Amino acid sequence: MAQPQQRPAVGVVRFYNFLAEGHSFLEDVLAGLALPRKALPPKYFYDAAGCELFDRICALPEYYPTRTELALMREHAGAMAQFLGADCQLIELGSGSSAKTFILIEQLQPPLYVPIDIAGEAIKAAAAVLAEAFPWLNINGVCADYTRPLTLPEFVGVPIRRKAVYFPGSTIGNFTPQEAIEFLKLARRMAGPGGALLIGVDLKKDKQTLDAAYDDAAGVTAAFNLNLLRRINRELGGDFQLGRFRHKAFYDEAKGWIEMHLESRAAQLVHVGGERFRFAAGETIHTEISCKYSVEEFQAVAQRAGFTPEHTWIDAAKLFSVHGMVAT
Ligand code: AVI
Repeated sequence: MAQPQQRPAVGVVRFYNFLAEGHSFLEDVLAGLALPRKALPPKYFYDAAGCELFDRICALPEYYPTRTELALMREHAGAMAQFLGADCQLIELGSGSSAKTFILIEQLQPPLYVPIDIAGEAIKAAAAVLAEAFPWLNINGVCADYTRPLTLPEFVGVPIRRKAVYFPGSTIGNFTPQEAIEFLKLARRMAGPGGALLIGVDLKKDKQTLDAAYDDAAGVTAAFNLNLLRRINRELGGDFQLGRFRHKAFYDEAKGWIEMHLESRAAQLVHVGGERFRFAAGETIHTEISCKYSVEEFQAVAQRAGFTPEHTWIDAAKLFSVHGMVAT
């Protein structure tokens, strides 16, 4: 466990909303559906129903990443906290509601925790749980799109020796390797020189395991994917008929990533935001990629963003990795 300075008996919880009103959902959907190869950004999966479906995905027998990363945290959180060091401001990209964050905070005892997520309600719910479990913890919850440059709110009066960015869940895989480099440059700016990055990254493995993880027998991932169309109908006045699209997901070994699509079952017209979109039978909307890396491949990506690899924790079956890195 990191050796913290004396903590206040009761921490302060603050919440900041940096998300522009109505942000760019409509714009992004119209632009994505107008592309010659239709595509939608995966960050829009996560409305309330999408978050619930994602929680169900994490518990599926086929979806090994969550339970494997959690086991790595249970086994190595002490070593991870040693690596991050005492009096570390912990900045988490994602809602922070997970058991992984809980384990890390328990070990690290950071004076200040800054969860950043596009889902403001998820931030508030996570902050409430953590504030109750760790009454001494100061929390600056930030509702924002962390894929864009961001200036974080200060927290005066708390001694901070280092900033550490925590990005669990292999969400980095939802960027292409080139986008991941650009994104990690933002994370490096957040951490500052000498700051740390603790990041969960899914490893390359056989196609059969990967295909099953993204196309489960119970159809939960299919429901998660199709929920994006339901969200567009509800929030943007779209008229997608969900029964006329099917979930499609497969591992492309050459590219090293999972591709997830929504395939049109027939020729059809769909309306969103006053615009008309034509689908041919079999045409798809590309909704997500999920890159899988070897340890060396990910280290090379992170190095190009200005991080030096220091530690890697991997499970015995070599399914998942957690990397500890330092910003140059
Ligand atoms: C959030 N992200 C890391 C998940 C993944 O594995 O790429 C999202 C997901 N999509 C389908 N299943 C899970």
